[in-house]
Amino acid sequence: MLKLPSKNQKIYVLVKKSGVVIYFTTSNRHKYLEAKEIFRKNGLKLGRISRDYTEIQANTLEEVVKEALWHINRKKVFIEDSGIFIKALNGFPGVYSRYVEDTIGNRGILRLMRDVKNRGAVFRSVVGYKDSRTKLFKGEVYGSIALEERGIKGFGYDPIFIPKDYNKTFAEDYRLKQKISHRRKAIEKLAKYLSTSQSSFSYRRERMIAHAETQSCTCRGQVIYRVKTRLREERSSSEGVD
Ligand code: ITT
Repeated sequence: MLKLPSKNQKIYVLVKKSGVVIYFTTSNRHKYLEAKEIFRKNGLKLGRISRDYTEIQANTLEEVVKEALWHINRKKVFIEDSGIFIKALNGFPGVYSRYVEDTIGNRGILRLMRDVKNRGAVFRSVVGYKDSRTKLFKGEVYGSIALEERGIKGFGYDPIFIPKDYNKTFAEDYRLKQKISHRRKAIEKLAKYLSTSQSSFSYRRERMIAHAETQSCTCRGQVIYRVKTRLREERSSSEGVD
């Protein structure tokens, strides 16, 4: 005979199945798809809010991200700001990478780099995550600027960026980009942070349900009420900025 689960067992299953969705605010579809793949590999769900966020003029990606997070009024959301910093151009275009791509583009960069021997460059990424607290995660990949555009995959500066120790551009070897990119490193750190904070959260939730059960509260409403109250208390006591 089929045995029906008890009320408390049902609550337990319900809580375990509820996977939290984190949202990525970005106007760039490519960035979203890269992040989604990394989230999927880490067993996390990613949604997208497809719009631009407020970007101030600042000297570092960190400043841009911190300020932008202030203007975001929701939780469990992240933004990512990235740029390419070219050594011979004293870090240009850096925080202005989007503007430079929209104006002079890769060809303009290659013109600026004509006859330049030192072609070193670094791609940087800063992810800003907002929940009850905010956190930043960084990633970078060193390499050099190619002599001409090569490859058709990827986006933005991918056709002119050759990662260190390789000879193909990111646009020629997109698989390699997915493994070693600046964004991959930063988002992987976020994914690890989310996995550990979510699993310890689920663990506490399970322990609390077990605890509520031993407190002889057999009614479903009481169990949920007790768990919610305890979690709310825990959350508010752990708020702060890293
Ligand atoms: P957001 O809405 O998320 O800000 P965006 O396209 O403006 O999208 P960024 O400001 O982070 O993204 O990027 C600045 C510029 O650098 C932009 O022109 C991108 O195309 C380029 N870029 C960023 N990441 C890149 C990558 O992985 N490969 C090639 N170009 C990249």
